[in-house]
Amino acid sequence: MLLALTRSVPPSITRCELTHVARTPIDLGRANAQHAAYERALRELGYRVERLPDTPDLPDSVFVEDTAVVVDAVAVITRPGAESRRPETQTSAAALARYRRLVHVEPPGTIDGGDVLRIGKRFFVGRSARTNDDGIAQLRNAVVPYGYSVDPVDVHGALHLKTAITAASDSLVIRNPQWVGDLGYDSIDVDPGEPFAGNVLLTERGVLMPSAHARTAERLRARGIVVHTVDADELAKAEGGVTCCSLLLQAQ
Ligand code: CIR
Repeated sequence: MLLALTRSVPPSITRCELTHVARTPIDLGRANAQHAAYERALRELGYRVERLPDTPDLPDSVFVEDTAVVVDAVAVITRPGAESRRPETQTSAAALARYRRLVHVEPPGTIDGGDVLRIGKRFFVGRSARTNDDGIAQLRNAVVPYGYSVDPVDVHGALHLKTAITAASDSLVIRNPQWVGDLGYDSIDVDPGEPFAGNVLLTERGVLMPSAHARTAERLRARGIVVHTVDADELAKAEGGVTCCSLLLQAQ
């Protein structure tokens, strides 16, 4: 079974962390409606959606991707770079313990799931304001025994590595070349007017991406990628993209 872990949008999201985006008012009703549509899209793409417990006082807790890195053999519970986000991992760990052996990132390591891009058996990890070399080393120790490699990547001007680049298939990436270099894969650049379009969610049935990035979606379709879209502009005001709002895993 394919499982997607998500979490509701907390009312406190109006106090979320922001790094490269100016604060603008977030319409909670609209954010909730778009998040519900995102969960519906995941169901249509074959996932059972399981919500983590509500954490109304943790402003960024809808962005569950940052709390764990999950592969078949193990779930690495992160230690997010922003201190305000560290309590979010408790409930993710409790849920993931039902499906995986857990490894916890310990101080002084920090790592956000948004910095962790997996393509097949290779991990690329953004060195960012949120993820440090010790965190990357701890991830490496956790996954190398299962045949994965881990390579650090420098990111400039974007919050996370996956703000700048994600996989559109096992062999093709979508990338904003202003924010990250070439990783050695066949690559499509985002449309220059859509700088955040490098964040797409790869599923078993194509990619899910924000409807606002229509020109980049066309570039992907032209390369044979099946593209599904959702409105995601309200949570984009909190610097979140489509990968951020779920943890996808194979579960029994
Ligand atoms: C933060 O700054 O942590 C949140 N406001 C946004 C996190 C987005 N998560 C992600 O890209 N994986």
